Amino acid sequence: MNAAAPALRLHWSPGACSLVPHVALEAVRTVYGTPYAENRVLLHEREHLTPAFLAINPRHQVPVLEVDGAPLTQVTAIIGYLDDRFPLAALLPAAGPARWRALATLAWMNNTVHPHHTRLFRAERFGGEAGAEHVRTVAREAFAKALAEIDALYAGAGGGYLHGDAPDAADVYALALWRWAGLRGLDRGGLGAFGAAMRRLVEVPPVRTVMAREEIDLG
Ligand SMILES: N[C@@H](CCC(=O)N[C@@H](CS)C(=O)NCC(=O)O)C(=O)O
Repeated sequence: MNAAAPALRLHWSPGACSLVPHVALEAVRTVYGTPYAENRVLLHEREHLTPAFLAINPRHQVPVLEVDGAPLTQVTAIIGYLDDRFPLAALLPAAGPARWRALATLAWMNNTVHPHHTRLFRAERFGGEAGAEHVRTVAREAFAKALAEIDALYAGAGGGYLHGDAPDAADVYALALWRWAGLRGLDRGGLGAFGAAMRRLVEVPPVRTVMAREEIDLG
């Protein structure tokens, strides 16, 4: 491994799943002093569809982490890379069953829960004009069920976080999902343990710093 610090540049969008690597990079900067450059990509302004961004990620999605100029995509891969390169930042539990459970939770959020939200938010992309309402209804139900599952995980954590006493990347993903639920008008009233954990999480310094930069709140 190259001992010199890599040049890191994150492409992110306010409140998107790029929140997870954004907070991770802030934790790395705090612990290691390694700086990172950033590029805000406004999805609602269609900045992810510009030739400049498509040259970096032809799949037109954030996050992208450029490592010494080479683009790395997918939240799970970016967190895996950063955790490997900067273990003291504690982006995932260090070892043992908690580490693999954290990776499993992160993967589930990314490949299952997040797409439920995408179908709810962008139903017309999946159902066309004729089927959008049905896609929205099914996606809302699936998303709500997943949120209840996350609430049960926090309830079982006894005042801690998903995989121990300290938050990891999966807790930050939970924060993104929590905000999206609010933005889409889901009833979060019954998710008491989830909400309590999120109110604690936003006080953790790297999370607070990044939320201020992204100009987002708990919603
Ligand atoms: N599995 C992907 C999900 C990425 C994703 O869905 N990004 C959304 C924002 S949260 C995006 O950029 N959407 C724009 C688009 O798909 O055109 C990852 O981990 O990077």
